[in-house]
Amino acid sequence: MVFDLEMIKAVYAKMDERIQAARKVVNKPLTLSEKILYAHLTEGNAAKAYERGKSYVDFAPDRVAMQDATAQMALLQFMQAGRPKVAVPSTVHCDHLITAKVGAEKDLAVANSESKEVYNFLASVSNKYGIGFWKPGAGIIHQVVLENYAFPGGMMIGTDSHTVNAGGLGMLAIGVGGADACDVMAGLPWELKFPKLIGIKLTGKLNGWTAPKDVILKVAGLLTVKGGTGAIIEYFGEGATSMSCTGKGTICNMGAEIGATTSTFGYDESMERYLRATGRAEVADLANGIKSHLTADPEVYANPELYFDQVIEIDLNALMPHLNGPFTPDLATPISEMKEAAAKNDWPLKVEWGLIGSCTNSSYEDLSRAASIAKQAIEKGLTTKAEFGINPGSEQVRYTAERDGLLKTFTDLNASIFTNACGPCIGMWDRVGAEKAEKNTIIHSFNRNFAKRADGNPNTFAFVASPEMVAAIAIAGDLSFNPVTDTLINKDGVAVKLDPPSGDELPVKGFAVEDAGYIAPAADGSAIEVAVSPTSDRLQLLDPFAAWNGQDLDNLKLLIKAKGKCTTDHISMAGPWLKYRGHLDNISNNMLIGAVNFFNEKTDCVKNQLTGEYQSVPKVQRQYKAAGIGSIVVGDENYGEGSSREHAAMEPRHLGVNAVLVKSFARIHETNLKKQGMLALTFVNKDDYNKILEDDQIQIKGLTHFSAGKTLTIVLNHANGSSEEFEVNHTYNEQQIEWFKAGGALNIIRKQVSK
Ligand code: MIC
Ligand code: SF4
Repeated sequence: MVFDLEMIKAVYAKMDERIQAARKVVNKPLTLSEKILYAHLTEGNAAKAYERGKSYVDFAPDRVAMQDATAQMALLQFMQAGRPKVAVPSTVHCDHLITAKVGAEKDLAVANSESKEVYNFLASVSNKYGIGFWKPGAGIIHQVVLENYAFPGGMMIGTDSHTVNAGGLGMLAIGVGGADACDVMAGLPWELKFPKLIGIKLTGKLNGWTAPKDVILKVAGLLTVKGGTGAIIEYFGEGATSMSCTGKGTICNMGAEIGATTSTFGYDESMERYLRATGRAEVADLANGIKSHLTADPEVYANPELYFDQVIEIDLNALMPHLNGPFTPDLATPISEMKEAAAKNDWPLKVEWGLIGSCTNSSYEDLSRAASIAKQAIEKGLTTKAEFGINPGSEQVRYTAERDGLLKTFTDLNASIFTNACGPCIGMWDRVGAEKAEKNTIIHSFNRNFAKRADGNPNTFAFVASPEMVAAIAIAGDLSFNPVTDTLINKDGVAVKLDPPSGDELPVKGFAVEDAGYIAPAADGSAIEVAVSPTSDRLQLLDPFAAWNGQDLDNLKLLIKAKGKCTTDHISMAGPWLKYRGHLDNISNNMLIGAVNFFNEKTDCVKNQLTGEYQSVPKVQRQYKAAGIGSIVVGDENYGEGSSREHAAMEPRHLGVNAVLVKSFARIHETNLKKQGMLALTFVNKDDYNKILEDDQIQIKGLTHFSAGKTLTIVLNHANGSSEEFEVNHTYNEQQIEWFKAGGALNIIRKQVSK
């Protein structure tokens, strides 16, 4: 089935004119990223060139995708916007709330009963407002989007940082907070700072044990978790065209881990094959008709240095399989160096679990290559030393993989087949014994490996690798096993070697599925009632936040000065807390409980300045709120890295924190803070971080003249009576300042609608 073909036709019909207009204003050959950006301006044909990394630009994305854990908040906001229907094609995907425990069938039934209220809410809101609904078990949002909705040259946003996965099909797909999705669904423009462009040239060809995953593991090592911030990464070269479409998706997917706005590849035959195999021959034909618009102008790839802000070249012939981790996805170690690295850093070598899945690596090709390793293990008399779990990416992938015997190969090796869902990737994993917090190692094909992420155990050392490497290392049970060079002893005591993986890019017999899990919305949803029980502990209707009182902020307490890495997992943990994603007050009880307090190096233990006692962060903040006292959160570099979850911004807003002052922000989190009416500030001089003391009373001055490009002033009144002040930066433009003044962007939409 092809969804929204008319919309795709309309986008393609405008492409030529829009790109010509862009060429005129930019006045040089265009990258693919520029073509797609300029083809999606709200203003229509470009009247002027935008400055990369500087200009704020209004875009009109073609579609919106939301997953259940973020859709609840996005839709609670959308319901307040007062529109009868979404303005662009939109979908909801139920994938984050299913715990992996015993296996797909039972686990799914448990989720359906435990999260019934939330699923019913999402289904009825979708039905009412014209949103496509993918029920629990249908698959992981980004696999389902790639299989059904992504199209070359399109632009979409999604309330999940890995929305970028759709770059594998030549889109610009960007992760945002729910408030941004709400704007687009309400028919308003979507604002983004015009990104910088990084070009990555892939020469040579993947071979042997090396997989697309290794490209991005290598890039993450080179660029680090901040290196892509504010940039689109465009891949090209023979190495790009020679890999599969889903492999490209893997690479784009993990662009989120280096902070990139998104990543993309030019349209090529692998994309055409994928479109046809997934039942979208019409889209392939349409794309073929405008091929030259769906990739960069030839001059760009011939002389990339002239057109990109940064160019990196990677030779796939020489690329080795990598393992990234532990605790951060950018700590890249080629497999040949793992033995040494593990010994040096005291990483446990014994591997307890190997997990294949997540939106990053759960395609048919991924399963088939990993299964080729599992099959060899069986044939060569090996068993798995580690436990082994698989989450297929979608029902279509699962059904086809079952038909083709891939799942049987895994279960013959004692693997558990979990639901087509996120599962362990987001901490929805009931891992036996995790509560003992023992030091242990796991390996997975996911994208993130922050502390506690998969199983809640801070002492689980998680390493990220390609699915085929996960299979090989799970079989060996040894993190330092290098299948390229090492042998394993089988049940007869014979040393055997695993051959490099092989697999099918696409199923030879075609994809098949009985019930993909899609439910179309009502044609006219106006009579549908969406009920939210006032006594629910999972859902809560939103009350508008209060507008700014027009004055500088005074007498703020320091809630916490966070030390080191503070991702959205530290600010608003997932796993057990996912169940409160639709209930702002309840989920606020996890606010910043994972952040390390600079002053005592502990988590969830800060000084309550009203009593002098050390208590949990949300508890202290609730007391400040009750006393009518504002507060501020201070953080380090790349604060808010990771997820798009806007709860990380809404919780402090709800509990009365006024400002977040950090050395630097991750893009989505900074926007989320702005959208919710918070002050997101950065140190002009990063060393001023050191001036902030635990008992400070803090003032923020300059708000009465708050304007774009003008610094604000922080005054610290120390407990010893001395005080100091320094300047802080912000990136608010005039419109975003209005959000702050109104108490949040939604208050403005609400006003517009009631007019
Ligand atoms: C994640 O991978 O962290 C998530 C869960 O998919 C998030 C979204 C969320 O927090 O719900 C993301 O990456 O945006
Ligand atoms: Fe789900 Fe994990 Fe992908 Fe996030 S990264 S969407 S939790 S599979």
